[in-house]
Amino acid sequence: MGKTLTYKILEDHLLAGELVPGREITIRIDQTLTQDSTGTMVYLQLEAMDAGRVKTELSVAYVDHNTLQTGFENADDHAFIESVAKRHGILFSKPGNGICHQLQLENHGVPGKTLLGSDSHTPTGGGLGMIAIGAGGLDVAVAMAQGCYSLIVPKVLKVELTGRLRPWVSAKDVILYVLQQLTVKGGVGKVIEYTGEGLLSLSVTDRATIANMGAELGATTSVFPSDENTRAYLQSQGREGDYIPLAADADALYDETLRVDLSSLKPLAAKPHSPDNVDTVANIGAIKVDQVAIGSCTNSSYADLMKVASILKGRKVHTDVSLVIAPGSSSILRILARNGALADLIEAGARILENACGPCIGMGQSPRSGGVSLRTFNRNFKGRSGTLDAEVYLVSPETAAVSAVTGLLTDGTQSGIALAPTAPADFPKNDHFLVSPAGFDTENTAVAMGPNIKPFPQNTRLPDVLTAVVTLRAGDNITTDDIMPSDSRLLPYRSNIPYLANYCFEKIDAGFAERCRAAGGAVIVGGENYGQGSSREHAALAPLHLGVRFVLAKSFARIHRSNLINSGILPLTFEDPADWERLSQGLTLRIENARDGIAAPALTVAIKESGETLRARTGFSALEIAMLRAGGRINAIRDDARQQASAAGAR
Ligand code: MIC
Ligand code: SF4
Repeated sequence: MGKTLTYKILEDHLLAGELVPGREITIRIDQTLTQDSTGTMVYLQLEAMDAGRVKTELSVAYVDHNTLQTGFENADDHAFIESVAKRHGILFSKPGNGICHQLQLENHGVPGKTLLGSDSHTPTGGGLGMIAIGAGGLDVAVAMAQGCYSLIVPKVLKVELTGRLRPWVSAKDVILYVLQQLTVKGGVGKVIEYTGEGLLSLSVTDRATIANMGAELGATTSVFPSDENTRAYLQSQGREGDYIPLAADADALYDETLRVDLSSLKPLAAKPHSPDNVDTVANIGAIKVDQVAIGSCTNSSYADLMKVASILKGRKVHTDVSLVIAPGSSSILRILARNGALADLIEAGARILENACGPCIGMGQSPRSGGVSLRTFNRNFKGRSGTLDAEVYLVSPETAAVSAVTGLLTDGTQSGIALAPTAPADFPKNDHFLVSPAGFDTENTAVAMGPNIKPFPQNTRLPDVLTAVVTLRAGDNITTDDIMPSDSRLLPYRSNIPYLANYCFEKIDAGFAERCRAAGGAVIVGGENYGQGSSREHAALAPLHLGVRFVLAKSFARIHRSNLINSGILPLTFEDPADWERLSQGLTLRIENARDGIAAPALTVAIKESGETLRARTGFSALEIAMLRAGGRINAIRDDARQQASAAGAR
């Protein structure tokens, strides 16, 4: 029986375990990436591990999220990251260079390699035939220190592409269609592998757009074969030598299949407030638009921005619309400046932003109250734009550009505008934003610690009896943006958990932090897909700081579940989802015998007030049990080190 591409790459990197869905394996990690808003915690943790030079082939520290520098905090964080990078042989990418995923694709992506990143959109690298996985910061710190990562073997879902996209329909519409079919939890526990003759017409940056938003499916990652389009892309980046052909075997067996006829797709949009709330632009109708934002790691490539420039050339942005554009990298901006496309954008009335995440993470450009914003980004969760009552729609660059001109949500196929083809470009090397890891020096480089950088919170050993008050009962699909909001006000405090914790769940329940402090031991009750969205471990560390001991939900998103375990917080699932109804806010729950209980398939949770009980599923691997008993991953690593030292002493 033939193999999927996913299993071929995993097998090639297998260090321990068996490639059987649901089992835990450990794989070798070739590359890591971090960005600044998760990176400060990653590097505090790396320092706590006493690591020397990183064990990966390449590790890169990007600064792209938190580049506003409204106070000393951001700049201090950047200096901190740069100093730790120098101590451990990590390539440092300065603010202004661009968005981590776009830069990694352009400069470092290599087919067949593994990449682990402290950002949920790390799977963008799947567009180049990599197994690129988003993870919590601590997992990435461990990957740098030890060169490996443990994960549950995913199932593989094949998306078979046939036909060819029509003009005005692009990669964004493909992934929006897949999201409409599979929903935001349809990819949990799966890798999405793309195959079929439809691939021929998709460039690497198209594929990267699709792989990027596989994160919104909850998938472990997405992967494309490496073929002649891959070679052409690497060649344009001056890296043809990195090309190798890669594909699944013709008779590979997949766990599930979804067929997508590219020719039948229409321009689509994800309506407020979820990436899977998808409809055709034509069905949604010509709603009035206040803002159009183009960029983000999903749609900020050279090809995307050239399409936008060609639509805007000789036209004007509608007087009622604010059009903002953030290019994905300084190289892209430089080419646009050289070939005149930048002038076309500016003449049309576009506002050019820094090459960074910017509005995608609420760093400026919040829409007006109740405003309609069309964004080429990947997430439209309520409030993420910085305006709680804004209506954010996710669209393709083509739809965004034509709508910016008409001032109305517009289906380009009906616009009468002919799309000009984009000429390919070569990317001249642009390394003036990079600080080389070559002269790394662990001993003689001091860690630059600004006053806002506080130690990360640490849990204590799991006690036998856990008593906790229900401080929040949440519904389905709670995002990490709900748990630990991020915007220009809060991002500067990513390295200060005690401060950040005051804002935990702020947008959906402002009293949460106070109630947790009063409870002296808290439990969060959640619905399906609890913790979907970003990889930010702050969504586990802030609750830890507030005394959350366990989370009881109907199901969990992959990265958040790992982050809870890494922090020593138990993620438990309801054996009977109907029990969710019984757990109202204020009840006190008690787990007896927790240390042994977490190794059994399920444990009993007692409700103090009524004396009733319910059953909660555990489902932890051996490694996870060890981490939970130790009170989190750092404690487990320290226990291991102590054991090894005493074994060595006894010899
Ligand atoms: C996001 O898009 O939500 C972020 C900001 O990039 C996060 C990381 C973070 O919260 O710092 C992500 O996707 O993991
Ligand atoms: Fe940055 Fe937005 Fe991409 Fe997150 S989704 S990495 S905030 S551009």
